[in-house]
Formats: sequence, structure tokens, C-alpha cells
Amino acid sequence: MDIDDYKRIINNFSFDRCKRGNQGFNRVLIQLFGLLGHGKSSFINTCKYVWEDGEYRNWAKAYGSDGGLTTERITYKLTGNITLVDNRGYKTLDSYETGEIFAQLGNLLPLGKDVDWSKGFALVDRIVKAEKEIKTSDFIIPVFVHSVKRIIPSDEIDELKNLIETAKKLTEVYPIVVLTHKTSGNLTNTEATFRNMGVERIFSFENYTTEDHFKTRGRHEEVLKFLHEVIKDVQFRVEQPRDPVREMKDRRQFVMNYVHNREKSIQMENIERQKAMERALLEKKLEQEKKALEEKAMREKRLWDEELQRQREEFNRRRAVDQARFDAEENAAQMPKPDKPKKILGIFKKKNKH
Ligand SMILES: Nc1nc2c(ncn2[C@@H]2O[C@H](COP(=O)(O)OP(=O)(O)OP(=O)(O)O)[C@@H](O)[C@H]2O)c(=O)[nH]1
Ligand SMILES: [Mg+2]
Repeated sequence: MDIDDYKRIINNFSFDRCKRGNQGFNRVLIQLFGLLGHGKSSFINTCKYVWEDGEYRNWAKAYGSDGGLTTERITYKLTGNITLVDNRGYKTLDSYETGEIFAQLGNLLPLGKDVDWSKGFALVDRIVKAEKEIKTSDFIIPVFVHSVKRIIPSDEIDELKNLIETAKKLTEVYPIVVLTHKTSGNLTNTEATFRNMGVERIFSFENYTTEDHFKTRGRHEEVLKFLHEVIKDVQFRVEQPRDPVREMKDRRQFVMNYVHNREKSIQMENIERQKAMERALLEKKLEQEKKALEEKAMREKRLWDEELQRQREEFNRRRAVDQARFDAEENAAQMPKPDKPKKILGIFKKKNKH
């Protein structure tokens, strides 16, 4: 198949021409999701550039290397039946953000409005409010955009796999993976990581950008192959009887349950965290009390030892004094006694006779 064949098939696609008729669908919504700055808006620019085959323009406002620019869900019409949606990128796989990602992916939030990372049940309120604005006639194709520049840390693989699996359950379509910056990292390893997660369809691109939009057949062809794959997938899916209204309700229920479970587990985590904090405080208090008791015991022992030492010294001092006195008396006793003064004694005796 050459470029023109792909173009013809993509251009001719219409739900009305599907085997079972449109069944209530009237456009394919290619929903891009992924981390901030991984090239979602640039991929839209690339698709528009290839499809319109005119001058390059920064239609989707791709900017900066850190991302964080796209904050609204904006639609970019490609053909009469295919529209791309630039969803807000997320910083982490944090559970608050994943609730929002699924609400965007499930097409439960209004298009063309700012996306906000709601906490608590605020997301449910927004989904309920948006109910009347959302059309059920969009057929969602989820596309996960990832830059090859970012090596996926091994501890994130399960989380990412879970995200892709949940996106599949929600949309009933296995997400297609689009790898960007394909020449700026290890493409083979990144592809293998996604394949190991069970992803079957992976496309890799060097996006056309404001700096580099030199047209190459390779890039053009890859984009058309991607769009052709989307069409084939849609055609395959609508071969079965479908009910877009019920599907939208199911998606809404799915996200509501997700938010409910997320809130429940966050509350449980908070309770556990609180308990752990109280346990730690109690342990610290007990430790402090134990330390204070030990210090008191040591202080008392020191005082007791000092007193004992003092008494011992006093005893030794007294013993030394007694010994000295005893020795002095001993010495005195051993000294020779002086002779009796006999004469004086005789006079004394005479006097007493009278
Ligand atoms: N060389 C190269 N640059 C790219 C590619 N894809 C995106 N860029 C650049 O990377 C930067 C971010 O790309 P964006 O398309 O704005 O990324 P984003 O995913 O839309 O970002 P947020 O809207 O913030 O989530 C821009 O400067 C792009 O020019 C690519 O495949 N190759
Ligand atoms: Mg963007």
C-alpha cells in the first residue's frame, strides 16, 4: 500500500459505510494521553501537517521541554470523521490524576474546557454536571504518547501497565502506543518494555516540530499508517452490535466506581497513616519515659555511690584519728615513770600526826 492508498482509505472512512451502519456513532475521537511534555501536542501538529500537506503550523501549541502547557481538552478535526483530542498531560501516575485521566479518556468531561486535577469527590460532581454536554456519538480510540527520551523506571512499569489496562477496560479498545523523540533514546528497549506490558500496536515518530519540519516520506508514511490502523480498529470494533448511549453510561459508572474506590483507599491510607503516627508518638513517649527513669536511677546511684564514698572516707579518717590517739596513749604508757618525791612525802606524814 502506498501513501495515496492510505489517504484514500482514511478519507473515505465513515460510520455510515460500516457493515452495520453507524449504530449511533458519527466521529472517531483519537484521545491522546500521557505524561507532561511527551509530545502530545506535537503529535497532533505532525498529524495535521501530514494530512493537510501544506505549511507547518503549531496548531496544538506544542512548547517547552518540561511540558505543562496544554491544560484544556482541545479538539483538532482531521477529516470529516476523525478528530484528535489533546488532553492535559499528567506529572505522575498519582491516583488523583489517574481519576482525571480516565474521566478525560472516557470522554466524560467537556471538550474545550480547562482540565483541573480535582481532589475528593469533586471529579464526580464535574462528571455529573457535564452529562448533558457530552455527545455519545464519539467512538474513542485511546492513544498513549510516550517519549523515548524518558527511560521508564522499573518500579513504574506495573503502574503504567495498570494504567493501560484500565484505559482498555474503560474504552473497550486496547490503547495504541505512540513513541515520540524516536532518535533520542533507546527505541528498541522502550518498544520491548511496552510489548512486555501486552501492548500490540506501537508506532514511533520523530515529530515534526517548529524547528524541524522538513518533510520526509518515512515520517509521512508512518503517520498515515497510524491513522489507517485507527480506522481498521474502529471498523473491526463496529462489526459487533454497539450501543453508544449504554457504553457512555458504562464508562460513567466505571469512572464513578474508580473515584469511589480511590477515595476509599485514600481514606484507609489516611487512617493507617494516622494510626502509624500515633503509634510512633506513643513509642517516642515511652522511650522518653524509659530514658528519664534510667537517668533518674543513674543519678540516684551516683548520689548513693558518692555518699558511700564520703562515709568510707569519714570512717577511714576517724579510724586514722583513733589509731593516732591509741598510738599516742600506747607510747605514753611505755614511757618510764619518774621517782617519787620521798622527802616531801615524809614531811607531809609528820604534819598529819598532830
Ligand atoms: N525532536 C523532537 N522534539 C519533540 C518531539 N515531540 C515533541 N518535541 C518537543 O518537545 C517539547 C514538548 O512537546 P509538546 O508537544 O508540547 O508536549 P505535550 O505532551 O503536548 O506537553 P503538555 O501539553 O505540557 O503535556 C516541544 O518543544 C516539542 O517541540 C519529537 O518527536 N522530536
Ligand atoms: Mg500539549
